Amino acid sequence: MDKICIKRLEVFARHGALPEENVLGQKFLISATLYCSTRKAGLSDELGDSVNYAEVSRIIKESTEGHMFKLIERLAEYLAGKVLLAYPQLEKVDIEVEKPWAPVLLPLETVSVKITRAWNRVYLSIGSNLGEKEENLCQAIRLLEEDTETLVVRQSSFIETEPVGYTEQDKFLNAALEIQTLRSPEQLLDLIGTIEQTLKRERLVHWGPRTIDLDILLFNDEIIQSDRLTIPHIEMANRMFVLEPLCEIAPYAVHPVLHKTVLEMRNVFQSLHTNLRK
Ligand code: PH2
Ligand code: MG
Ligand code: MG
Repeated sequence: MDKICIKRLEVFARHGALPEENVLGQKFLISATLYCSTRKAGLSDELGDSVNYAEVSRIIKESTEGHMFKLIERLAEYLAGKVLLAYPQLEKVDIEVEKPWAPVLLPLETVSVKITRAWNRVYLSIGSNLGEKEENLCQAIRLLEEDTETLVVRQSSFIETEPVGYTEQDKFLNAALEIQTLRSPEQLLDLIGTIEQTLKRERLVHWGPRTIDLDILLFNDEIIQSDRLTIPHIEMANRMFVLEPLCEIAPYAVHPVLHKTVLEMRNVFQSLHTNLRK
């Protein structure tokens, strides 16, 4: 992957755990490595086809001056978020914050924190079978987009599906979404919970009617099993209402446990069910 590098941008600011640091201020040196393809700009010679390092430097300087954190860990984290949010086309960023005048009272050259942060690529399933179904899906998508750390990158068409599981209920409208987010899986689950609450989802019958249901299908290629989360979604390979719309936007996304693409999973599911009927 190509990189654009900013080395040791000098910024005077007041970050520090000691009160005197917050008063006197000191020098910080910030380095950033931006991972993005430079191929397009390399051919076109147009700044608009690349990430402007002057603009990124300004964002780093203003963000560093505009806050007062105790820890350089916090400053590095904050800067990584600022840069990724300003440039969704970046895949990831390395940020190093050096504090050469840190009050260590020993003859060291510098101290620093160096981190790498990346966008998470996530696939979600959404469904509704209560009230204005289409409006519910649109509203959920809007609420995802309103989150400052999340972008909706792709959405499938909305498809009408027969209820699976508890069948004495209305048909569903289902869709799949690709998002990129700076949120961790847990933080994304919190956001989804808030959106479900905002759209007045009430959990009355397990697998029963719902104004909105949002499920995390895939989170990068991570495998997670905790009290709150199972990723990939445990049932995704067995649900046509998930595979069909997902296949529309991400046929070659790979299930990290089954090692199958979405397209393969859909075809396997389809042939199984056709054979059953034979
Ligand atoms: N969601 C369920 C249970 N059954 N059936 C369809 N067709 N679509 C759904 O989204 C759905 C379901 C539990 O989340
Ligand atoms: Mg569900
Ligand atoms: Mg759910």
